[in-house]
Amino acid sequence: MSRTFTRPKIALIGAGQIGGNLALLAGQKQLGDVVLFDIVEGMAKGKALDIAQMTPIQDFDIKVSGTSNWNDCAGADVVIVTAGLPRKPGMSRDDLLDTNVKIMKDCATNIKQHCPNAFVIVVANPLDAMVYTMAQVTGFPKNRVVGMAGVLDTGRLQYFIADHLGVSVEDVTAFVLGGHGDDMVPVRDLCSVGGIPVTQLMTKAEFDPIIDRTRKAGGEIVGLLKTGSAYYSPAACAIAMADSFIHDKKRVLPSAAYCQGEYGIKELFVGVPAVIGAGGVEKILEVKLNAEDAAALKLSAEHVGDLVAEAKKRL
Ligand code: TXD
Repeated sequence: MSRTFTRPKIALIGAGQIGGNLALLAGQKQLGDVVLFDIVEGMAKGKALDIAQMTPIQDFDIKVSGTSNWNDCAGADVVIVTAGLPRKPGMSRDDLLDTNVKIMKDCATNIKQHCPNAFVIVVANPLDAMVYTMAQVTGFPKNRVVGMAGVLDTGRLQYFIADHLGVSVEDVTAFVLGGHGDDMVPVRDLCSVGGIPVTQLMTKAEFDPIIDRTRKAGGEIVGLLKTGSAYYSPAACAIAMADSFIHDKKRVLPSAAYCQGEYGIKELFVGVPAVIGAGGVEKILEVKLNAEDAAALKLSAEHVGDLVAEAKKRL
């Protein structure tokens, strides 16, 4: 008796620093067959071939290919988009808007044509405007378009808390909400260590520098690398989201999801606690915020609105 099982197809749009790591992580987790796409064909093909030749060493049986031909992405179940310039020292994420909106429009037009049923995870910056552009140009249902930033910002906060307290990262939970910018909202009340509220383990004087470092963590790495931005951690975060979709895990992940009144935010993609499963963004969880965090989230969402207004002028 022969039955046909097909592995999910994952299209990675952008084969740069993050894209290459996405392909590696997707392979190691055997999430599905990977197509690495870039306008620089040699980079996509070279990285794919390199990873393919690694499969016997690490025993993962998936197909990995590289291309600059959109037809090869046809029918992808998941599309992760990192196509876009990264920051250089001294640049803000918003400085990337002009160039990256054009790239995102190009990608979205092709994704609409070649991957009409895909769950799309946008990574490129400025993230909040890029995920809006993707949703606008593809016209996909809002549950099938999401931005990756909150998982990264939250991971950074979790790491800094664990490092400060000398505890396992496995036992630290946290949430960073709002836009992926300097006014992101690390929610102190939602941080805990082994179920113990962090407010019982750290004074405000200890916690505030951690919040500040979380907000500036991306810029700290850009300043050190000089040639680009973080890529290992962003890749791991986008893969966590793709994994939750592919395996219907229904993980609660801070994601740039389309708000339709949640947290008082309307018709914007903003970082909120989202349940990600086979239906994409299946639900947004609303949590009670103290007055300070509620105000900070409102301000952050207003900045996202301003950025999106700028992106709209370029669509
Ligand atoms: O948390 C987050 N969301 C951020 C995202 C975390 C870190 C980095 N963030 C952003 O991701 C960063 O600011 C960039 O906007 C993207 C990608 O960062 P990466 O470090 O991977 O940039 P690279 O190495 O320059 O790779 C981008 C690739 C490069 O190979 C280009 O040739 C390709 O994008 N590119 C395209 N591919 C397909 N189609 C088009 N049109 C295209 N244009 C450029």
